[in-house]
Amino acid sequence: MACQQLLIFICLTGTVQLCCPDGWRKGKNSCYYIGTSLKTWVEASGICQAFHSELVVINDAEENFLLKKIITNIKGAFSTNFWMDGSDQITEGLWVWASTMETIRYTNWEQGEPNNYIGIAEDCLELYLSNFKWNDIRCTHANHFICEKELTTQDQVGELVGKR
Ligand SMILES: [Ca+2]
Ligand SMILES: [Ca+2]
Ligand SMILES: [Ca+2]
Repeated sequence: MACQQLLIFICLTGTVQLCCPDGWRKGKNSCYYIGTSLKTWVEASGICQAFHSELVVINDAEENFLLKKIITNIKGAFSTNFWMDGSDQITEGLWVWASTMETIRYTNWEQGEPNNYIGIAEDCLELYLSNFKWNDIRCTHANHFICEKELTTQDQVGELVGKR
């Protein structure tokens, strides 16, 4: 449903239902932007912030599965893995979501990961394109990325609703 149609819907029913910006995919409580370009973790994080969002925080198995579904549906657009918001740059082995500094609770590590691969500090969190498991890898690696913003903070629709 386009935003303008949605506004009419809101007016008729009084139900507030939010939508995602163009080019973003709607999840349960979030909008996701799947970045096809290849960026370091810091670059990717900066791009998400420019879009008033953060690198994705995968909160549970349901969200991990949803992203698998979204990405699998955009076939052929990707050659490698995706950055998430997780990092253990501050304290080795203590994984946090960088945007909130909250300890990562739900995890979906690939077998044997995180391994902070010997000789190279692996301090940033990636989502495998092949099986949607998680891996720690060096932050300067070039990856695709996923930005997430909450539906409830969607400014555009908030303004439209406010004008009524
Ligand atoms: Ca999330
Ligand atoms: Ca590490
Ligand atoms: Ca690793």
